[in-house]
Amino acid sequence: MALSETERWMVHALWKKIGSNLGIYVTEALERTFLAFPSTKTYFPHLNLSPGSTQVKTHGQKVADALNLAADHLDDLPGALSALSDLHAHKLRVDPANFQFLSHCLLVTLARHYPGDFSPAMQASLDKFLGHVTSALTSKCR
Ligand code: HNI
Repeated sequence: MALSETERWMVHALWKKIGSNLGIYVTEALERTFLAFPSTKTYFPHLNLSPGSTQVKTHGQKVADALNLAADHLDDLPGALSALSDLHAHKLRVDPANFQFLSHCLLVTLARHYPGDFSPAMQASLDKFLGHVTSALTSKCR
């Protein structure tokens, strides 16, 4: 089901507060994902994945840019993320389960940095947003 007005408002309110720091938080979320769910590392054999790695930081910023694009296109996530969906399904062949690991770690990261904003309703709104992003990015997986 689409995000309600209140859920959209919550996502946009936190996104506005995060601003240009999203890349930093996605990078932390990636580091958490690689540690808590080591099988996710197999998709990045060509990158240095040690904590503090510049390559992870660069990748984190790319993922953050895509999440910003998604937050700006809540009405058409499949359209906005179409090229990325092709990339992840056909070229990178990422198993959809991995998106849940990253989404979980991003929620943990944002809860840690924005404890005062992280009400149950905020968690539910962000979870729904990331669920929709995941659906758009995995819709072409067989
Ligand atoms: Ni993902 C590349 C966005 C989840 C594995 N990924 C990208 C790029 C973006 C991106 C943007 C860069 C594309 C480009 O250079 O043209 N990825 C996202 C988003 C999510 C996501 C928004 C979910 C929120 N990616 C995942 C997951 C995995 C994953 C869960 C696997 C565990 N992504 C990759 C890999 C690459 C990648 C691998 C290529 C990295 C590289 O630099 O070679």
